[in-house]
Amino acid sequence: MKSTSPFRAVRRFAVFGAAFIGATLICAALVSQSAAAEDGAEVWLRYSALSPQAAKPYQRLPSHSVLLGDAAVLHTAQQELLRGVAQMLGRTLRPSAASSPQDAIILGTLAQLHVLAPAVNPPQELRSDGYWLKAAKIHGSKCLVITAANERGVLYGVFALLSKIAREEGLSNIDEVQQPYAPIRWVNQWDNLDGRIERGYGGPSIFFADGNVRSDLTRAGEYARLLASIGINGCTINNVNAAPGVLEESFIAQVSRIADVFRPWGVQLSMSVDLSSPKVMGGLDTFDPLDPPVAEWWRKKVDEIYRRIPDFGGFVVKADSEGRLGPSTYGRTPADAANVIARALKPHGGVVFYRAFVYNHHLDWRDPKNDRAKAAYDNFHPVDGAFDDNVIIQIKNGPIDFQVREPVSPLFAGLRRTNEAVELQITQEYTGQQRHLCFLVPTWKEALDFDMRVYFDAGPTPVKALVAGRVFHRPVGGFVGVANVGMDANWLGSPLAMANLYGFGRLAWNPDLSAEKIIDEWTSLTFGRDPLVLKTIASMQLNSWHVYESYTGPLGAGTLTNILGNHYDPGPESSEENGWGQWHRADHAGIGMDRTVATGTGYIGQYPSAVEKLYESLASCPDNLLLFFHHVPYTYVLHSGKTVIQHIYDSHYDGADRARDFVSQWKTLEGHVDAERYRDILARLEYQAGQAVVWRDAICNWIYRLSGIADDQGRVGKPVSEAVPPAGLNADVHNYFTSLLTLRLAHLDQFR
Ligand code: GCW
Repeated sequence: MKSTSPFRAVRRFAVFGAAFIGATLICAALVSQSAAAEDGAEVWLRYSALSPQAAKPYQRLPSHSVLLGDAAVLHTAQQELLRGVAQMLGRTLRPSAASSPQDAIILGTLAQLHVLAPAVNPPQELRSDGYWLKAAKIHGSKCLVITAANERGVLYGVFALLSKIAREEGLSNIDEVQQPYAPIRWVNQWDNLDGRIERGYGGPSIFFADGNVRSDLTRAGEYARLLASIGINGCTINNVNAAPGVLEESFIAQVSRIADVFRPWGVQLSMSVDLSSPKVMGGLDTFDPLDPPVAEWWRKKVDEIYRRIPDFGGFVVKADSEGRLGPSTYGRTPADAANVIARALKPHGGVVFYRAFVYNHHLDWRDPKNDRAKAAYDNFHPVDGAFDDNVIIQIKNGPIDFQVREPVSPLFAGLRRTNEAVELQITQEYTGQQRHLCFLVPTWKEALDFDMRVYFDAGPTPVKALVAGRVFHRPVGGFVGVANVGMDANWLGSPLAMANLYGFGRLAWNPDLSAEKIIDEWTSLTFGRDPLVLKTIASMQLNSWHVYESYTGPLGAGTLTNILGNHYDPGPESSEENGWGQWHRADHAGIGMDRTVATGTGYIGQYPSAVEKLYESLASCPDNLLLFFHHVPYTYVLHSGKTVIQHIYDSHYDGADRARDFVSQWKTLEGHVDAERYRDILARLEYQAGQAVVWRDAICNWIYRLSGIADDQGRVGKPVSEAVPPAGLNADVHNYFTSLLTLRLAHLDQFR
């Protein structure tokens, strides 16, 4: 966790901003009380009734449902099927006996199906969690089979079928196999035991309150249902900055209640643990991973957990990072630390996710060779091959920290004999904290599709294939998303932000899906199939990342936000002259981090050689990452033909204009979406339009004062009194904007 900001003015903005949006949303909620209530809680599982015309083709659906097994997950699957069909089609499927599977939707694993119909076989082998939807004749009767290698796969098949009905896809003669791309499809929650969520923007924890597991876990069960519906099979319930108390016997007993509500949905529970636990809560005088009593302590602790939670998934470990203790205390490696825990978990089938987010946050900023981006590779590449097979190295997509734009971490190609998973951030810590619209699927796709060119001329090796273990034939790997849903009715604070959770799940299942396909599915399920709604929301969501980037973090400089405090308001000065290493190195002459091998920190040399070449040369380095890799004068001319400084001015003005356009785009949907969500989203977008102008003016004025180079359109550097408020905003937003701008520029005046 980062220390508090020394910039008091910046902090005032945050409080003010939060109070403002809170007030706006309360007003919106009051106004909308009379309208049809859709608070967003049902997300993509609304199952709203199809029109009679749309429902017609489904009249041919079987009228019974047959369950072939008795496992809890299968019962959940059948309940879900009944619920979805009843709500969408107004039909009650009648459960009937397996011995007479007539005119039925049949649910069961492949092994169970074969008892009934030995000759019915999927066209390809089903992997764990993969499913097959098949219209088949069984004992002479027309049936629809939902089968899978395991019970969880059957549940996923049911959700897929219901999604098709909701999106009005045809089902006649269906014969479809879907297989997950990778076995690990997990979310992490950064929930603290006191009920707060680190970097959570959707209300307090659904799991914990006041140091205990909540007595009412209804929401936790509903969350497991949401996760299962998009193929997510694991959830880590507590902050990676883990409280050692989670391993107390009495607490484990409480946690087992959460596992109980996850289990029917096939979601495995796991916990984050503090590596120093054997010492700080276990009574030992050391936590040295190579000390035999420490190994014994972990073994006993893990056995104790499995007695309570037999399907426990494993642990996530954040060590030697941001003040957390780790193996370096005893001169041991991350592999020593991961393995001692992994060996305790192994007999039970559990895994350790060891995070690669290990870096020194007291770096000397005066040394131009220092570079936080190098840390993950420097720490983990040397121990490649030293980790046990049930250890997974969890690597953030970029080498810094979920900035609005980063290149991919070179570590993805730097581990060849070690399992890995990519860590993506669903909660919008650096990307607008759910108050700004920022659909992250296009960002994630760029990262996952990025070709690491591991084998110079022997075919592509994209990040998605590396993390899934496909390139180096690893037994396990995949995708982890930091979700941070909370008690807010709509889970993430904003109904539109749930597209990120949905998109994460869909990409983890199939990273080859396009962002367009994902947003079309999500919008249909969340708002219905009105063509104007589909088109407008798709356009807004698909453009939103670029819009946010253009007014907050140009040319790969990183998010120019207040990195010492809220990670939200503009605060470019906070990046410099401290040890956190999120430097952009802007001075009076130029901007950007020189990470070249030739003259810089050498970071670029961590990539495979073809990628190294791409970034090392100014001629081939893409504009959108230029300042991540190179320090250039403000007058440097981009591939686009613009100078760096003019690009920064233009992109901020363009971004703020486009943020304002979101308001007018959204307004075209009045009456096409329910009033409650319409008003909630409108309030957020109006606020965003105002804050985008604050960002625009803060960054443009800051860089103008640093560089002394005028905007060739004459927009930048005006006194506050002459600043033009954004057009088309309501009075509250307008006042808010003006106050923020005044504060912001007063703050900048201190730096003159
Ligand atoms: O991005 C940073 C966040 C911290 C977080 C850390 C991490 C949970 O600002 O709040 O701590 O990353 O990923 O461990």
